[in-house]
Amino acid sequence: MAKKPINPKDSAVNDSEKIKKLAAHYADASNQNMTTNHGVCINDDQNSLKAGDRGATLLEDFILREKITHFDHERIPERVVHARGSGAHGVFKLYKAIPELTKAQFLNDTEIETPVFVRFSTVAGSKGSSDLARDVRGFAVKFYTQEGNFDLVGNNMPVFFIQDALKFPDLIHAVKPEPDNEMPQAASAHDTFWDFISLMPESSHMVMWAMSDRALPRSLRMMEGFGVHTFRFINEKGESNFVKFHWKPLLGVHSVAWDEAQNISGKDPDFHRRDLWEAIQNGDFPEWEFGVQILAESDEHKFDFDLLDPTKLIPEELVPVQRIGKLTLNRNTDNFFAETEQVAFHVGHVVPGIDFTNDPLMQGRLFSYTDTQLLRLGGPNFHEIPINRPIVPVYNNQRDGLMRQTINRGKASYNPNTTGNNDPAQVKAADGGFTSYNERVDARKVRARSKSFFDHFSQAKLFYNSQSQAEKNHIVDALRFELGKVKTIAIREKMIERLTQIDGDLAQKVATALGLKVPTELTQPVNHSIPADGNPEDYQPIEVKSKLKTSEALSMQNTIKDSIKTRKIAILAADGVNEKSLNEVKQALLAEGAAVEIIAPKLGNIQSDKGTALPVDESLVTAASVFYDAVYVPGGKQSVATLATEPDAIHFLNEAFKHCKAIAADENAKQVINETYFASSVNEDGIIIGNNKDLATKFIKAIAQHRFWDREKARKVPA
Ligand code: HDD
Repeated sequence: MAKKPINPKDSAVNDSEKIKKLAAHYADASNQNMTTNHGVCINDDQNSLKAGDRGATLLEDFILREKITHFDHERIPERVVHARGSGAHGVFKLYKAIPELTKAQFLNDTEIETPVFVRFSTVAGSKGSSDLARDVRGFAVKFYTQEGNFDLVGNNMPVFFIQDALKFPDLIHAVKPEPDNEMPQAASAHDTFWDFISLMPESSHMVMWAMSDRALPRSLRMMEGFGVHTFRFINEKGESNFVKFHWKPLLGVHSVAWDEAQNISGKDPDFHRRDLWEAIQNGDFPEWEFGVQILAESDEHKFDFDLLDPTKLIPEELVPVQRIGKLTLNRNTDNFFAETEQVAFHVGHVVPGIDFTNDPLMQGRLFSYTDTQLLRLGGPNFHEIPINRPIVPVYNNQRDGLMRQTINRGKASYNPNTTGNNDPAQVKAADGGFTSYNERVDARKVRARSKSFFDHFSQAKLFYNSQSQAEKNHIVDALRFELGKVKTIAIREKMIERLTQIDGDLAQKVATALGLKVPTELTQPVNHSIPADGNPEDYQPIEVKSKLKTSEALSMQNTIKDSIKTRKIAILAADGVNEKSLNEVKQALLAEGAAVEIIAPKLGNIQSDKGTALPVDESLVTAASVFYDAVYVPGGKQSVATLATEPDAIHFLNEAFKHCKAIAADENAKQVINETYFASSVNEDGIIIGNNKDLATKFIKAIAQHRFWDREKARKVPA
């Protein structure tokens, strides 16, 4: 019997393919009767079965029992990390085939649209925690390719806290709420986290990222993504190249201020989730370019760091990122639980042409992801949940288990067999299928860490030195905050020691705020890079003098700043607003792709100076400046007079100023600005007062800059 080709390429697959696969699972209740789960029609969903209308409920009421039982079991264990997430569907389209690098089919055919599901997440917080916690963001992408699923389970930061997966439970125990009192939620600012970090010098680089504004994204749509580990590409000839994966957002990389993040956490804990949902709903599909950094096998030892060390990145100046495709998120989920909650990612889900390296963090992850789904999703058949199913058929001799959906026919559930024509058959290696890279391995079994992993500070320094002054200030502020929340003085002191190894000035600034002195001599950190029974004296951190002092790609200062697409702008107005003044700026902003909302003292409509009823989007009670990227105050005598005496309006403007946002006002709205505390700073960058045409042009340019951090310079306005 002819076997099916293993790389079915009969038709171009696109997102509709995954939708087709999901179709059988949708439950459309329109025009349908209500039934029990065994299909019996229900004619009373209001009353339980009782012995008399005032009597006790009867145990025989299977309708009540089934409904309540199902309800009691609605929750599943939340993910032990990355519990809070937001997901969306989309497509991946390749710009350029790369057969010389990989045989992965989805990276070789520019005609194919590969369906994807993406889940973004925070790491430390529980499922119901705030989106704006200072944290790493998960960026997990499931590609439903024609050769099976490829999961790229990355983060928005290119490195990680630890070098060996054996330390992952320790790291997570340290950052999660403390075990005696379950505090604090979704925060690293507490003793156990910093205790661990202070004893783990290998975390220094990642800590710099986590304390930077990268940990406070403006939007999930405005963050980079990284595969973190060095992977391998394998081509048809079986040749390997090292590869680092990148996602580059087309809207640029932008953050919010820490004070703003804390505000948002209280006012709208769903801020990122809502932003993603609304953008997709409005047709503003988030887009990222897929980038690869390629390095030949022969160049493995070319750098002053080890490619297998997940606490190191390859600076883009040394190996440029080639952009080879684009990810577009274009469809929201239909059901959060069925899709975002039940999606199961796994670093080990790779397709032919993509392979692992010996990065010890990656190797441990290869075990963890299946294991965790067994608990979370209740058994070994989680791959049959619709969101996890590949778009290609699945045939093997795995059978049974809890919640098995597939009905396998016939007697053969083993291989080789004659009872079932030896189907499903393994394919000849020459015809394809997954083949591991034929790496030569010749070593002794040891519990050890390579000395090439011992330089823990060079890239932490590189990151810090590459930041703009404002970004450096924010790192200082973050450390002052986080370590200030640590109660044990000895932990603070140890952290100052670690910081001196990154940057003396940074250490000094943080120490001053903590009322500590920078130590002149460093104590030996507990070193987990050597065996527990090893001699700490053996540990000599490698002093690497890298030629690269800074890397532009590491600073958000150098990101895309030429568009205001999808930015949210608030227009403060009240009855009597000058319609022309409002509309001209509004239309100009809309024409550039921004979203504009009118905010007034009350909901409903406001009457313009021409008597037009203008619908109000939010009131000063429901809105807050932290939900917007910029604010505009149009003219109109009565409106201006109202706003000038409205404390919420003045607070709105003051806060927007404090968070270094673009602010514009019509010349005739000066009276409102005069009530703010920045009335004397109206000549500063990012504050535009003028007439409409010119005003709109300047305002748009200012919004595209995202923030005017210079306002913080004299530390008068701590954002
Ligand atoms: Fe992990 C989830 C990313 C190291 C064990 N991880 C998880 C998710 C992301 C990452 C994005 C959420 C997936 C989703 O949305 O469902 N993890 C990373 C990155 C790492 C990393 C970028 C380092 C480079 N992780 C890591 C290690 C281990 C784990 C070293 C264990 C040895 N990660 C897990 C897990 C999770 C998980 C416990 C929890 C939920 C899940 O897997 O499905 O298995």
